[in-house]
Amino acid sequence: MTSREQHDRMANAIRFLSMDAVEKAQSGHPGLPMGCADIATVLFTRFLKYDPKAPHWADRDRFILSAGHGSMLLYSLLHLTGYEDMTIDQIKHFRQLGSKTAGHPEYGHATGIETTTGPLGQGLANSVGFALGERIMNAAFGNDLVDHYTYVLAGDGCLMEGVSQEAIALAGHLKLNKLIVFWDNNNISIDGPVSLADNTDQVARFQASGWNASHIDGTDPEAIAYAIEAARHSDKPTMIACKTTIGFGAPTKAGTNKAHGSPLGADEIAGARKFFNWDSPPFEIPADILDAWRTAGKAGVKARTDWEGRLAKADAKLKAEFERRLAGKLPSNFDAVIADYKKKLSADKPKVATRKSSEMALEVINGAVPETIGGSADLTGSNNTKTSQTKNITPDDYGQRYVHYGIREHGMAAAINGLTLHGGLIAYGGTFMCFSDYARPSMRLSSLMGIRSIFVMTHDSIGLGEDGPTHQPVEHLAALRAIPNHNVFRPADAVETAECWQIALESEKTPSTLALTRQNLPTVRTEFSPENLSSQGAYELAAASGEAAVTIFATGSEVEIALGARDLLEKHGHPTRVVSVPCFELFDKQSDDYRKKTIGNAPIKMAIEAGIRQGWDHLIGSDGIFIGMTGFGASGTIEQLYPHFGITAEAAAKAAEARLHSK
Ligand SMILES: Cc1ncc(C[n+]2csc(CCOP(=O)(O)OP(=O)(O)O)c2C)c(N)n1
Repeated sequence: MTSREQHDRMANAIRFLSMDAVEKAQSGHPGLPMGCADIATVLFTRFLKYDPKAPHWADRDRFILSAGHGSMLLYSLLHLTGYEDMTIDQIKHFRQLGSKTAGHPEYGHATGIETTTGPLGQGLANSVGFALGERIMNAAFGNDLVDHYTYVLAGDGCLMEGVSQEAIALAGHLKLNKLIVFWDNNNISIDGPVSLADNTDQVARFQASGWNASHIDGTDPEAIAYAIEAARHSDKPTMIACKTTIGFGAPTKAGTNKAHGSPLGADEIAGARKFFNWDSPPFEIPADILDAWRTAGKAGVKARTDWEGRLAKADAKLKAEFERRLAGKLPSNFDAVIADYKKKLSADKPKVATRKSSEMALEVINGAVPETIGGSADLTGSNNTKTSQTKNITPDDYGQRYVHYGIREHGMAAAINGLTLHGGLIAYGGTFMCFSDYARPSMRLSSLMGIRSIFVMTHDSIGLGEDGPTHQPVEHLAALRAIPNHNVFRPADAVETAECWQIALESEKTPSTLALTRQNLPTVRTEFSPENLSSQGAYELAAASGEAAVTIFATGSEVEIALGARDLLEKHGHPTRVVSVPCFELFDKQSDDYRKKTIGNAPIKMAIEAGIRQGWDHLIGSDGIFIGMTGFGASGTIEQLYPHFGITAEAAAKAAEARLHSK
């Protein structure tokens, strides 16, 4: 049992590493680590199940620093407990280019960082996915293999962000009782006291959302331990409101916004050294304290080796399946299943909307890949995200595969990231593409982290019709394509949809968005090809009858229009080829040769897409013809809207001919 004095000195090690690292970097946030050091010390020395020597151990407890600006708290903990990659040198290079100690914690930079945080509220919202993932995996593999907690440290900022309400409502509804959130209740944010902008009774708010919540003194180790113990035996998620002082120990800046986000300065740090009676120079931890921390970091070895013993003894099939899923590998027959399905589609030639094609592909995929977890933000019937295999996950049955996220696009996308990061699961969720704006902050983070989150965005253009311009995406394809490391797929028919799903599932380090139509589309890939043509990003779908005078590039629903324009142009004696472009990002990755060949040398290049032009010039050139949208859509039938906005085969053919005649 740690004495109070020992506890204090261990907590002070976090405080000094943090304030000294921020001082050296002349940048960063010392206030949070100084205020929350007691909470972190109690958690990491008495409760958290982890092993720094096996940081990826599947059944570890997860710790998520949602208030990512307090990154030095996490880096200090990782160093002190003995994560090998978090050396003192890394701490000394806090925030420097190339170090693992980035400004905010970044997934993949150092072990022990479970998710990228910094945009406030995201970590808290991810944690719903982590905690749900634990329950789902527990239902599939049992207590022997999956039984861990998810702990979160969130600040006032996390709780003020709107996404926090989506997250806590969902967690409360799903009764994620192994989710435990510490709120750093220090009354301070950047502008000053929180009361400048907020007077919410947070405890009442969490309680109203189905959580346990109570106030404690966040500097009293016994109160913290007591609250964690109670939370671990609760049947609801728990929020512990921890009263703390930002920058605790800084003589004049403690308790003020001056301790939030800038170096304390030499005088304040000297004062803090006096206050805590800490005479070690910067970056030196007294040997007995480092020992105590390293000992705490070894406490999980037994739990980890016991767990490994249970895994070794588990039923061989169960063990193999668990290991496959944790490794993120698809079942070995996956490619064959998709190939068979594509063969059938090319023979059947269905005329269905790509949202329906997506459902048909998912019916095949969900049958073959048991780790997919579907969902929608209250648009299940429209997004076509549910299949025969995916029954509802409820607090009484986590052994199912479908989440009704409610009307919470942002919370859904963040939870999808959490499910993905948890491991063992492939999560997808749907909404209308226009509302990708509501989910975008989390979609961006999935790209930054390089994880396999999948976003199903249906109703992808004016083609949705009567709901009108509030619901018709116009700039969204361009906006999503602007996110680095994000594959935006816009398949043209059922075959391409199956191919795009296949790529999305196989892309372990890149998230995907599937842009899907409401309206029916013919099958354009009528000949079976064993290769996944969509994986090239763009490919020639229809060749010209002679040397091409015109090349038309198109995506999704406009491929049919492009083929219609080609017929007209060919009839008028202008050899025309059509290139389907299901994914810009993948096309950009092809060899120069392939790209040149696919773009071709036709004197007239045209693109047809029912969105804005932005992004297309790199295929058609700035002098290319673009048939698409230049402003918002309108309310009307699809039959009215496409001609109204000039997106028809006739208009396209006319524009090409006008250009041909002017040459
Ligand atoms: C979405 C988002 N908006 C704004 C910021 C900038 N920001 C970083 S910390 C912070 C204040 C957070 O206050 P609090 O959570 O109370 O942290 P503390 O001051 O206690 O460290 C703000 C506005 C951010 N990181 N993320």
